[in-house]
Amino acid sequence: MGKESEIKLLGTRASPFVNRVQFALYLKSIKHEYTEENLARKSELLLTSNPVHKKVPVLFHADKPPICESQIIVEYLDETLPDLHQLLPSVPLDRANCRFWAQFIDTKIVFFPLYEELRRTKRKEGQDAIKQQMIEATQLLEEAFIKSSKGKAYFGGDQVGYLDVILGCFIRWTRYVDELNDFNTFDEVRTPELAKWAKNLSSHEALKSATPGDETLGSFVGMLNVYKPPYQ
Ligand SMILES: N[C@@H](CCC(=O)N[C@@H](CS)C(=O)NCC(=O)O)C(=O)O
Repeated sequence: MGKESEIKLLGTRASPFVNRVQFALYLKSIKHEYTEENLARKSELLLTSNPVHKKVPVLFHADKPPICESQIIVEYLDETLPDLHQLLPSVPLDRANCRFWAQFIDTKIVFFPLYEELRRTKRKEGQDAIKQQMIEATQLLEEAFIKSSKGKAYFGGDQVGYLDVILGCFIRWTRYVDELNDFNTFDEVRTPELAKWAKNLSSHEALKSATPGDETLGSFVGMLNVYKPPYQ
């Protein structure tokens, strides 16, 4: 791995799941070729390389079969190149703990689906219920952060680790969605440690390179509105 032609990423710049993989690639300084996918008109490459979910990101490593699902891709990169900025801890129990919270972030708290719901829910009561779910979820994450970071800046301790990558890809999105919804996901009062974490991590060069600006996010949300209009 390492040669630009060996690693290819199929993605959509505004997707936090794609940004997650890019964050890991930048942290590990893995050169790669990037192809932008148009989700409104999915390419043959996407449909054949991810026939189950038909979603980005998809990673291609040399002539091996494609790898789908962002968490699986990040773990694959970490297992293939553990010496370049190892993300998962080496102790099996700590690895299991990381995977537990990663699953929580993507399936239980489901930051992205929650935002998606918030975007599509027009009624105030519905929006308040979703915000309450976010508050409870971030409070649980605050406790997980305190245990995992042991007083250091990141979930991974002194160095950006697996959970920093898994959650960090949403920071840009949270700011954007927070502004639209008069909310504060990583609130300094409710979750002071996570708020500090988000502030620290946002200035990390690898994350800055991996995440798009407001304009890209705005046009992505605009596209979603065309294909999945908000509920009334
Ligand atoms: N669980 C997937 C989620 C990926 C995902 O939702 N990708 C979105 C872009 S943010 C997508 O490709 N959507 C296309 C569709 O839903 O048809 C992962 O972690 O990779």
